[in-house]
Amino acid sequence: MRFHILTLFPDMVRQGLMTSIIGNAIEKKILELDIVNIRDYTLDRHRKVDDYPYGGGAGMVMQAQPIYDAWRSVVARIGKKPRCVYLTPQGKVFDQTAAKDFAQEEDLIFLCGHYEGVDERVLEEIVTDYFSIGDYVLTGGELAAMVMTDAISRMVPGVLTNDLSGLSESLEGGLLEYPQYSRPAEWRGRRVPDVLLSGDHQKVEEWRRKQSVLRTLHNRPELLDEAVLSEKDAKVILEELKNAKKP
Ligand code: 6GU
Repeated sequence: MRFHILTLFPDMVRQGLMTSIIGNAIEKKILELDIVNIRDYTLDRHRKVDDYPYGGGAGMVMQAQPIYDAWRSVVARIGKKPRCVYLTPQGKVFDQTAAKDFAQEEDLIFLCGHYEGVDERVLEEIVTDYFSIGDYVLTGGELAAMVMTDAISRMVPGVLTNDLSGLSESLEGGLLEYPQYSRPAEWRGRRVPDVLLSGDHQKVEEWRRKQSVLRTLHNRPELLDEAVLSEKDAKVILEELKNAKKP
């Protein structure tokens, strides 16, 4: 899969993504990172890419022309018009379902805005998807593009070395992840739960499932509306709610 990231801060994006698992997948050519500096496409003598907003108001607006020409250079080079995501707090909130959906694409373009915004006309011309990564405001789209690239990449086959780990993690099946432990079996007086040392795989799976259900109930109860739950899971929830009611 190829990510084409249009940005005024190419170093920030490269530094953020060329590390760890995503960096490894890029080195192995499972992923390709194509970072395009929008400023390279300005026609302004002073390399300016922004100007004052028509109608007045605070801040500057990124102009249409450099963004459009940066986008066109990608389209011309790859010979197709892939989905183009504009990162904005006004977009749809990105989630695991969207990550899996985007992971099916061969190419994906991200447009990172900065300053107070981007000239609406270029958005209408090139953007196919508007996405936010949550209800808070960032200074630019770069961190959001990096978050989405990371989450999408780990759903691309071959990126995670353990190919099953993309499935069993948090939010698959709509539940939060169970707690994990490693050696030693006791640390600062805290013991690893006995069941995990028992060697009884069935018991371990049951315990983990229960922990996932209880964590979701306590930390993110709204996720239970959409989660796929067994009768046994429902019993665990009812039991917990009964116990919580007791004084
Ligand atoms: Cl995608 N962009 C900005 N600027 N702020 C955000 C965001 C995106 N998602 C959450 N906050």
